[in-house]
Amino acid sequence: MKLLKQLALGSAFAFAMLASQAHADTVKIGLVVKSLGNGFFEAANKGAQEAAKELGDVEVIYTGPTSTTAEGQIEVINALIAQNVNAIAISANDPDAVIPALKKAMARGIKVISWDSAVAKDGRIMHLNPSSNELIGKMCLQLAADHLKDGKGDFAILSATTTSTNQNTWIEEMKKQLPNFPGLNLVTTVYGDDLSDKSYREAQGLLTSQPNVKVIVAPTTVGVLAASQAVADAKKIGDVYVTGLGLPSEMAGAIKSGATKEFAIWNPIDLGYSATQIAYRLVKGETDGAPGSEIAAGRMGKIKVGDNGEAAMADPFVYDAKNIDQFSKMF
Ligand code: RAM
Repeated sequence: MKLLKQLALGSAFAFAMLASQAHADTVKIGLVVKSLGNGFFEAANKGAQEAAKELGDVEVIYTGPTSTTAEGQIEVINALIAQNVNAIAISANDPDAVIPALKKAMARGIKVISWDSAVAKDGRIMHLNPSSNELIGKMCLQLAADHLKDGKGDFAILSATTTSTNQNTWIEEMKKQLPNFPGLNLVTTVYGDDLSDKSYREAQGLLTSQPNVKVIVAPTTVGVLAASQAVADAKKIGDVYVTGLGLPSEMAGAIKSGATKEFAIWNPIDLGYSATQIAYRLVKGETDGAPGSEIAAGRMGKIKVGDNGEAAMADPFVYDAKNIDQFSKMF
């Protein structure tokens, strides 16, 4: 009897061990976004879940603050550390403010990368850019010029937050390349914080305070959508145009109304997929993510890390009346 009991206890113990073993083997990746409720990040999460399914032993925890602050992200990072995740892949609201929390994560063996919006070097192993920053800057200027007669006129930028790494980098690139677009005159830059209502109000402000502005360039999917709605509501379609980086699914109405003729973006699903693949390979020790390394990223092929510790995924693509219906079904 005693022996039977011991056997039963033993097998229960073995079973519990096996179960926890299986759990411990699951790679947990925290996918931290600038804020929840942004369609761009929801599309990226689709790609992340796709990668998780493909890799098999992965759980992607999609998380982020409710508004686009570094403080909110720090809380989220600390919660992920407490959950014992194996990796954190973050699109940062501030390149520096999140570093102490991410350093704490790395000190505990958590592999940290940034994607979309970079963390400064000290706070991550590598950064995945959606595309070349130079190319994105050039594209935004080209889009602005395309909406102006002979490429000449005043334009304003409607950005996300003042600390957002990706938008700040692209704006810097735009300014650097402005001399190549002699007809373009940048009047001002305003910030809608990637919040729909604030972005809408900032766009409205531009329409009233800057009567010479003929194009609003918003290098943010939240801003470009809000600005095109503000232009339509102010009955200024054809007088003021909106362009920049947008999601086809969100911008189909603006193409139809004529508030925008064209805008650009890369594939956000592929971006979330790639970030998840990279985080997984780091956890598995298949790469150290150091400059010069090439990381296998499933259907995206090999992603090469440049000398600066950054990689670029793919070129942006332009959407207009001809292709909007096709792509608005995807993202
Ligand atoms: C918004 C976010 C994101 C950016 C896109 C283009 O959704 O700011 O970081 O990459 O726009």
